[in-house]
Amino acid sequence: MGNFDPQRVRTCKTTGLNVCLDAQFFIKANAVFAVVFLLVGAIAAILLALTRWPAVHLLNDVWYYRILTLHGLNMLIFWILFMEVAILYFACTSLLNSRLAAPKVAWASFLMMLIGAIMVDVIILMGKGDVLMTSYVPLRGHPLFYLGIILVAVGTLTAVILFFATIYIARRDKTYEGSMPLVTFGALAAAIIATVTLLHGAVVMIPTFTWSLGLTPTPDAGWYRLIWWGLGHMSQQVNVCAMVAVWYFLATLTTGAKPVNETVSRVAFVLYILFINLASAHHLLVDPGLGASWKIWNTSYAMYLAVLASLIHGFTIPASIEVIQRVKGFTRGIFNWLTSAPWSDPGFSSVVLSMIIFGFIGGITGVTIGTEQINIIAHNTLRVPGHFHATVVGGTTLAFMGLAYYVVPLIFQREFFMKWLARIQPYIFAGGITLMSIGMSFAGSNGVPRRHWDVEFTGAGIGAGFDAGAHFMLGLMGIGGTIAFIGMLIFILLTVATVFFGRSNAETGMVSWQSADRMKMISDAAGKEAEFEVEKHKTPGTLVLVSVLLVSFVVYYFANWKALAEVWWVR
Ligand code: HEM
Ligand SMILES: [Cu+2]
Repeated sequence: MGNFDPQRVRTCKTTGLNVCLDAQFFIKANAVFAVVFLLVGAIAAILLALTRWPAVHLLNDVWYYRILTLHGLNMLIFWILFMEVAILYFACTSLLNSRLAAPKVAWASFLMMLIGAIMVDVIILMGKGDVLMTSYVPLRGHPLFYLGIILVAVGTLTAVILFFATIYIARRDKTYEGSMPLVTFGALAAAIIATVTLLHGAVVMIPTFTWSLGLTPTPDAGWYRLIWWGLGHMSQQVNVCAMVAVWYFLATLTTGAKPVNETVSRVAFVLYILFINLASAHHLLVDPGLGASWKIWNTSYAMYLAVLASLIHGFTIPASIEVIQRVKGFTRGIFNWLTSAPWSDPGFSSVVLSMIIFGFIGGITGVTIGTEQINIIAHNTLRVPGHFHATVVGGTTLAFMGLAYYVVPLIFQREFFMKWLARIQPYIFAGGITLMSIGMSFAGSNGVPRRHWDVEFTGAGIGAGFDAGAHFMLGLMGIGGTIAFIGMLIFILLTVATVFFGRSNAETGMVSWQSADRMKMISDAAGKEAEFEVEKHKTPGTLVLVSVLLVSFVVYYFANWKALAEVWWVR
């Protein structure tokens, strides 16, 4: 089977999967540039953290906003999109035993994305695009800024179409049996959402581009925000889908776990596709042009159906790990399965830390501040970046780092330098991001705004600024941000050094992150879940963990209603 050109395929010595060499080239190219943009974003990140920490206050006002624009775009858009394109190419080729449908199209996509991203960065650094990532009109950047973004978007859409085309030829040529693997299904959900997302992007960015050229009138600000968030919010769901697909993939690779119920997991991905666009409304909760019932309907009902999907994945993945660990014999007590998990495999630790940060910090704060009533006390405060650094950084970025610890040995066929450092890197990064998110969130609860250069109003005639509590939290943010930056730098240096100079493992296959004993346990346990299911297919540990999550959510949620009641005086 398979539909490969015999000259353009190799068989992976480690996983036994067939790897299309064209797909491999584009996975490498996209992953390398993803890491380059991650580096640009990381340098910007440390400058921002050291500016928002009032005790340091590093940059001046102009450069703060310039670097904020640079950081948002390089991190949220370029790093993540280049990585996602690499994931799509992998999911539609090796996992489906297929070749890439049209390598020339992959070139077109790659060049458009790369040229667009470089254009955007150059324009920002020239000081001609100080409009922040959201580029709300009537703020006006240089036309090449918008053109760069359009190129990145069209390039990404081209890659998404190539992904669909490859799935089509794989099905046509019957390269795989049965239904599509769950990881590819998750990538497919991400790709479907990405298509709708990028169409919103076209609708909003093209008139903004022609306006910047002086050809058309200024787009309406309310209209711009509504459509822009169809791009801005939905793209976050692309990230969530891709991250969850990576969770499933790495959970299987590092522990041998199999989804406890594939149908339920697939339905959860479909929920994302159906309901996520409505949830974009949570970015518009204080916009005057939209009605209260529209806001409440979208954010307090429809949004929860997308949240439900995350809750389902957040249950089934740890449950599947618990089941397979119990099959391996780690059955003592409630948590023996977890304590004896492969914590020194960076692919495993990244996924578990990513799930914890995404669920406990990102999920709980997101549902709370996305509630129409509570939003009024959270909007535009540092609570918002506190929330999304837990989702896209502690969640998605960390999961993608975990993936890199497998992509480099399997696709680049190089062995990591300094494996001991790679093993602790996820903990450093996760620890830093957790501190930073908590610092930002609670500084925001004290009223500290986001996107603000000088919250102390240095030199103001009348007293301004925040109390010691807020300063403590801003300090926590600065320290956490610095630790996260160090963790990120370790990741970047290790992967770049390995990709270019690492020892080749092409002849031998990948040296496992885990001991031979552990690998044997995984292979011995394979397929035994069913036997286990008959007697005791129970996951008490996972139940305890999700109960703690729900209790934490309830406490935080109601504390926020209480805080709202305090500012909202009703007699
Ligand atoms: C070392 C890691 C990181 C640190 C220390 C860091 C720090 C910061 C800081 C201090 C801000 C400014 C908040 C404000 O003043 O309003 C910020 C904004 C932001 N960050 Fe990060 N960040 C990191 C990684 C990331 C990553 C990996 C992503 C995306 C995947 C990301 C996405 C964003 C976005 C979208 C903004 C908002 C930009 C805007 O308001 O226009 N960050 N970050
Ligand atoms: Cu959103």
